[in-house]
Amino acid sequence: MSTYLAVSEEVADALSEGRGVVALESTLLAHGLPPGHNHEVGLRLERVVREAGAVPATIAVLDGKARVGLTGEQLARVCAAESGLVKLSRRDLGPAYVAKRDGATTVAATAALAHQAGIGFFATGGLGGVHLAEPTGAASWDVSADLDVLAFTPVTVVCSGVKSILDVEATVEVLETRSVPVLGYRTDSFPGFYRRETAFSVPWRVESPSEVAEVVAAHREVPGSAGVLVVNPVPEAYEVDRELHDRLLAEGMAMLRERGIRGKAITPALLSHFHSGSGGASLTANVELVADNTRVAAASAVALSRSQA
Ligand code: PSU
Ligand code: MN
Repeated sequence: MSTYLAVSEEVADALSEGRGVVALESTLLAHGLPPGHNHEVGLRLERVVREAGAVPATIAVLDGKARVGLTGEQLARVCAAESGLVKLSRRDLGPAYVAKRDGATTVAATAALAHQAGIGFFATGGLGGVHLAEPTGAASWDVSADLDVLAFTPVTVVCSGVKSILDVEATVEVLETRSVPVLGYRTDSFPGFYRRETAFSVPWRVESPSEVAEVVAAHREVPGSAGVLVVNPVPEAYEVDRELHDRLLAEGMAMLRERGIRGKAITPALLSHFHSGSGGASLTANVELVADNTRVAAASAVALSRSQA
């Protein structure tokens, strides 16, 4: 294996025994949630995985090495406000290793590292996607690497669709072009992160973790190396009110233009705008949807490992 990859003993043992393992990402902790909340969320997600009978593997880059399965001390470091971790996409990993940097991994980087370590399931909040074009109508070239990595990395990602701050239609189209199967988890609509539904539908629907496992096993026999995307809507009780959501979105887009925020700073800036403008409602929604996705990913990983035992 790579000299830059350090897999924890617990995760390595679980993988060699064929037990369920679920990768968790660190960008959502370090850049998507406010410090003060993120550590308890990171701990909770790991608990959710364990309660389902699987082993959690939170992934981050620390001291220039990709860590798959963090110690308690490492997780605290990822979540500390003062640690100032950089946001690492897959393309940033090589330079970060050489510079011995500490960094949080996005969906793209986490999925790639999970696959390198031999992990098949990964839970997150929202997948990155195609950003909305500026009001000039010009096409936006800000397309998250998450989509590209999913097209070439055979990992199953459970998320709540894409954030409504994105061009959902374009994102759904790119997933189709890139041959990524999309499974609606007990839904016919492609979810919009804070909202349970968007105007776009999913091509396939599944009802249970064992059905996810069955489709993943079948997909592995299909030529190509695409991952699988499972989309699970935010639990009903935590969905953000439509009017509040639409107002925050409009304000957030205006804020980006005014402040000239671009590139990888966009997603964290918009999330933080939602968190501060919603009086905590969007934060609760974000935490609860990630926890539910983690539960579904863990149950699916366990179902697949049992079916192969
Ligand atoms: N889900 C969340 N919060 C987040 C993210 C996902 O609930 O902060 C992160 C993921 O790491 C994802 C990233 O890869 O947002 C997308 O960033 P970008 O749009 O710059 O590709
Ligand atoms: Mn981007």
